[in-house]
Amino acid sequence: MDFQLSDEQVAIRALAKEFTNKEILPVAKKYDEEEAFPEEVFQKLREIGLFNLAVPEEYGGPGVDKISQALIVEEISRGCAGIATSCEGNSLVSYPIIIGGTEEQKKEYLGRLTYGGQFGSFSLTEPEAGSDVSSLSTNIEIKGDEYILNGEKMFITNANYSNFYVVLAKHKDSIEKRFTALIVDRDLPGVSVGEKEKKMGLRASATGSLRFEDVRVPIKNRIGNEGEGFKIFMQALAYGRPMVGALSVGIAQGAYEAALNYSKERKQFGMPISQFQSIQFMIADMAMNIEAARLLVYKSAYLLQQGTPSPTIGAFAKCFASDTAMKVTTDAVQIFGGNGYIRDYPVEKYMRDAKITQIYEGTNQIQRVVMAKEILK
Ligand code: COS
Repeated sequence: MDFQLSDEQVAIRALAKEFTNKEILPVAKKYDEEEAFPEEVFQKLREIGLFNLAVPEEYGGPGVDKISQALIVEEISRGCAGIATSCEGNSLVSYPIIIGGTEEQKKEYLGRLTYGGQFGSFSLTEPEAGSDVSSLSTNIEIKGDEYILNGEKMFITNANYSNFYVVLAKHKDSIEKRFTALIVDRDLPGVSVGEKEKKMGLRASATGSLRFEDVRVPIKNRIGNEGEGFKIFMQALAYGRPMVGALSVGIAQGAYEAALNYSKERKQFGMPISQFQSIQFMIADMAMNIEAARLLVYKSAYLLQQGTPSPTIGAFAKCFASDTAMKVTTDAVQIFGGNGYIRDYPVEKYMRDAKITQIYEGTNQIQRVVMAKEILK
């Protein structure tokens, strides 16, 4: 067992830290307030090789290892979790293609993300199917060498900016539930994209809905075989969840640093509030839980890197880190007192951003379902 990062990982983390300090922290508040999509930041991230983190080098990605991916996601998220979420949207949409796609699909669609500078969206959730994936109603029928796709998706990261969607659909005429994964080009007739959602947090990230009306998707755009879609999507989530853990650690770290600094400057009863044990205990708990969350993230990322992803360890990491982010950001607001509730200070944004990490990519209740299934089987 070795807790040391490699020299390369240390250098990548330093690059991401410097970028975040210079290019994200100064603009995070502005993008949050304006609910604007930070294209300029994404472009700069592309230029320095900190974008499309899951895409291998042969398809134009940075080809970083999974620990490095977690380090970068944590750093970007420390600056702005909305920006980190939109970045990781491109990772999430890559996983099904990397897991089950043909060489041609990888070249075309991973290439669109990298060489083409495009976004793509992992499209799973529906108005009536969130946690319960297998109840989804988006459906396909085969006609000649095409699938006819109908249905709706919602809460889709980057939907409004994406060039293609990786969609899970069920076979309309099948008695048992059969699911197939398809790559759907945005410019196909019958694809429409709804308005951007107005969110509590992650306001720099765009979230939208999709509608498919008799969309003719070529059979060559199917990922894997018919009926393999559910497993491909579940495997993709097993790759994505450790990175939600990393993103949550970044939020917690940002709020912790802000609260620590503030506690040393803010004076009450004639001394900095950091001198009071009530504040010290909160700071100690924050540091302890962030470190524990980070270690779970590293372990889950390490397993991904070994090619042995563990949905259970990934669920531990996602669940523990996001609960930690919520607790740490809430305590950070408490340490800031009344100022914590004011938008001129940074911690209320961390708290708003933290909340979604307990919900998206599988609620923390679903993470516990995943854990318990494995533990009890
Ligand atoms: N890797 C490979 N296969 C997997 C898998 C994984 N990580 N997870 C499940 N599967 C397989 C199962 O082995 C099972 O295969 P068999 O039918 O051959 O046995 C199949 O998929 C169905 O699995 P299961 O019975 O567990 O499916 P459920 O319908 O009970 O759903 C949960 C399982 C609840 C865990 C799943 O629906 C889920 O993850 N929901 C949350 C979805 C989510 O994260 N949404 C957020 C939006 S996406 S950003």
